Amino acid sequence: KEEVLTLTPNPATRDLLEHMADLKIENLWDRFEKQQPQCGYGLRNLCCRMCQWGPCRITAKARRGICGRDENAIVMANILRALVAGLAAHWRHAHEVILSIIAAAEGRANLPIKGETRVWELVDKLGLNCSRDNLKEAALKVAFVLLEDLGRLTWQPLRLLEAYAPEDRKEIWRRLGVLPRSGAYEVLEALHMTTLGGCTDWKEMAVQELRSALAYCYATLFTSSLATEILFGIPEPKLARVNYGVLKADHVNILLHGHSPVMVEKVLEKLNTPEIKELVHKVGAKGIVVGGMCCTGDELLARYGIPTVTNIMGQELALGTGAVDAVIVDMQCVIPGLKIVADCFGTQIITTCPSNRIPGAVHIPFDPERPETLDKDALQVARLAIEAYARRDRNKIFIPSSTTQALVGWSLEAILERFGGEDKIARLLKEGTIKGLATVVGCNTPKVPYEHSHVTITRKLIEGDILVTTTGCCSHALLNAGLCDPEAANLAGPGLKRVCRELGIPPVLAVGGCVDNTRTLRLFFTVAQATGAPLAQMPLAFVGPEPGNEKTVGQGVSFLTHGISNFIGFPGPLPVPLPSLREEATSIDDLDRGSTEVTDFFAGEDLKELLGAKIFTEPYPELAAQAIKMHIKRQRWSLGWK
Ligand code: NFS
Repeated sequence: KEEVLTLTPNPATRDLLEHMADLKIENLWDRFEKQQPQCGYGLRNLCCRMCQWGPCRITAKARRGICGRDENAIVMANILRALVAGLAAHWRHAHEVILSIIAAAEGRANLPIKGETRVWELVDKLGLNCSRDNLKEAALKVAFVLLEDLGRLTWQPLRLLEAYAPEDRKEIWRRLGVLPRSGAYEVLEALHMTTLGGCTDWKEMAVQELRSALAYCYATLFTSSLATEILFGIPEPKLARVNYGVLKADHVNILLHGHSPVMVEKVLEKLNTPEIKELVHKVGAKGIVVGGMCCTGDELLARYGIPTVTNIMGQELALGTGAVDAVIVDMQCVIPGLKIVADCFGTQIITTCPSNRIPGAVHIPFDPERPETLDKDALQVARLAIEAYARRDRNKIFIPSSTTQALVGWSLEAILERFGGEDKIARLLKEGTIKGLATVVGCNTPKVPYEHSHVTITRKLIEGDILVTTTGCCSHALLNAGLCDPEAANLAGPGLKRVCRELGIPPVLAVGGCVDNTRTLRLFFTVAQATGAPLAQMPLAFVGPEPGNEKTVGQGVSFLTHGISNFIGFPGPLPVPLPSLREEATSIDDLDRGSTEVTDFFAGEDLKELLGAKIFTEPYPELAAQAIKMHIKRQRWSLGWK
């Protein structure tokens, strides 16, 4: 906590941590301290809980679990299960949005289909037979193809993978036998493989890891991102203000939190109705402030410029302002601590997804298969949120003053249009005005100083003329730090600064929520194709400095399968080399690398040989930035670019 206070880049975070400490309200950093020392075996992925003979752990004395599983199989099974748990999360998100398209197209839900261009792009790419004058029919056909990619159980390549993946990669995946069937199938198969008496060969589980990562990427990330664009449109650049300071003491402050933006889109509509405006007046507020958190926040920021406040680890701090009247949450990354802090301030928590219930919260579910009540329910959610203002305890309010400007809404189309096409980006890269493209993404973790790595690495990369894209919780760190403001061009190296100034763009492009990492991937595909270089040779990097959620494993491995090396900041679920194994080991520093063979596979030459990319782990952000810049340089040399 001490380190957080000194190193976190956002002064508002420090102020709120102190404010909560004064009020004696616990948050996740306090609980993290109480958990120390964390289990060394767990940290190394060396414990197995996949049957009821266990739990087993690998020590210097006991090199195998009771069933005979060795450390390689245990570590690999743990990593595989983490990846498919993340897959299941994005799967559920995609499922909700796709069913919403179906309800909208069939006229059962009062939802729009604003992303006409995306519908026709998919119709063409999937080779569907549709009449051009019936958008709803076309959207319906597209939705059923996406739905099939989510759940097909017999062999057929993923339609979205066939439609979007670069040809040279498809060939490699085919050769390796890692083409997936569907999102659901690969989750089930991974769980099946790793159960007691299942697969003992860690290498086969590693193959399933790659296959699941492709399902994760094309059957859940692509589907969620494209389906949301079909419903609500493709984001365009716009200015916005972000950070805790957007909250206003004399307004009703409502935070929207989670991942799937369907219900909250409706709530936003209702907040603009005369009925709700009258209610605002009645409760004595001057107006409404709507703020976003986590990926739902990213979506709304990109589409409408709705201010974002913070990310997964700042959610308790946001409520710690005492100024939040209601939080409307949908699915994922809503930590139980949110409700604990909410109860200290009387904040109304409204859950809208049946998968994400919270004891004591009001539950008004959105079910895309029963969408008839959506309008009525959204109005009820809006009403409850406004009414909460009357109950607010005005003595505990503390809103840090910081707000930051950002230029957001960087869909793939918006980026290409601003640059004047992919050929322009390719030329800037080849001539070295821009040295490389990196995506800095992912969650936060209390294991490193909050947001410090995200911001430090990104600053160093842009200084080195590397253009950065960002999503998810990392993007909140970079937004709040001012790196997504066109003024941040001043912090960039000479080449990138010139480009940013000419185009009026920031050196860090916030492209959306975590599922919109597909926007970055498609940018990488398009630019690589324009340069004529294979993806695996391009000066590209995937950077995840503060991994936290199981969902991050699939993000990294998805980029790996495309030949884009990963730079992760902390072991997380992947094993890294550490000092010697001791029997009495209780902390991470005391323990051996979890599994030498698995580590060597992901971080060594074997994977590089197969996919053209590997995983680098470096917890110190300055060193990580150097490693990324070195990697970009090496890639450029290999292409003969200066
Ligand atoms: Ni991504 Fe969105 Fe954040 Fe991590 Fe959670 S909000 S999907 S998982 S914590 S970046």
